[in-house]
Amino acid sequence: MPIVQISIVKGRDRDKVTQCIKNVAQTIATTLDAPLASVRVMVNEIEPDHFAVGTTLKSESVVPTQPPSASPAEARRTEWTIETAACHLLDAEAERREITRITDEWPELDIPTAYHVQEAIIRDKVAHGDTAVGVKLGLTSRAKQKRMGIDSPLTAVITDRMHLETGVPVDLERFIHPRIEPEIVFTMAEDLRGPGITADIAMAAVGEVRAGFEVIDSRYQNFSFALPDVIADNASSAGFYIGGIARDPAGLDLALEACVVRVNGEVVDTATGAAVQGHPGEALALAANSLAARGHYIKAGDTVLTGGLTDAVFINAGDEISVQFTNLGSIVVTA
Ligand code: 0L1
Ligand code: MG
Repeated sequence: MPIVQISIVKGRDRDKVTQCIKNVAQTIATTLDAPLASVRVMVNEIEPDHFAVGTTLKSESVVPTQPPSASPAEARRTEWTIETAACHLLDAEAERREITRITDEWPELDIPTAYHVQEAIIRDKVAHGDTAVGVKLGLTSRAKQKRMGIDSPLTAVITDRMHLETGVPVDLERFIHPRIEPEIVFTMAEDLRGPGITADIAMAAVGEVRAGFEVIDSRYQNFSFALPDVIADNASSAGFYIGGIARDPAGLDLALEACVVRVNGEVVDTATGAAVQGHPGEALALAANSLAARGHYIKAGDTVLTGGLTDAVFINAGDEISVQFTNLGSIVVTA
């Protein structure tokens, strides 16, 4: 299949840039009579508010092939860029295929570069019709940090396509090895822009709080990764359920908000909101300050998943998994 690559530079207006990316993808798909989903759009911020857009067909590599003398490992190593890492992860997600950690082959993948890979993935999703609807925090609780052997929280982006309707079973055909974890979820009433955000400032910007159940699905084999790998993988994001009960956080002590997780009727874990950085508001402040370091902020209307309170449990066919909170109600998920 031919490789098609074009580059353009657009400025400032984010909506125009997004529309332009969609147009480029659609034009390539139409021209080649290929499905839109097979067109991979890569976008680089080459200077503030100016983007270079390139497209390839997903099944082809834009990277020149190595001379035959190069070993496979060397060949792979020289290929790694923000764009190829993003494509690698997007392909793994689309094909429901586990991959080995990128840092094994690209040890230079550091945390700032990993966030650029994450941003490239989100731009690709937006180019294919997703809308960013908020932010998630990962690894905010000791239970999750201990399990993954990583002691630093991270942020990622959630999109509308990840939102799962309560009552609709988890589609196991869509994921690689999904797990689920209870979360305290905020809807923002006001913008929240770091740096210097404290938990009190953060909570003052929250409109309502709800129960959440996040489906995570690392693209890495056995959920095995280093911090840059999981940042690049958009923090294993896959789906999220939001509970039907909305509460004003001013009336609740979220550090004491308890949850009970059951699998097929049996209690498998419990926690309180204090598990998340001492208080979910601390996690929200952490997200705002961390995003600010990369030039982003949390917007009014955004949904914020503050991080799993307990370790995540695997979702197996036939399971009924529930979380019950003290004041935020329950979510029951089947598979
Ligand atoms: O939401 C999360 O805490 C996921 C963060 C990434 C680590 C994992 O896959 O558990
Ligand atoms: Mg989570």
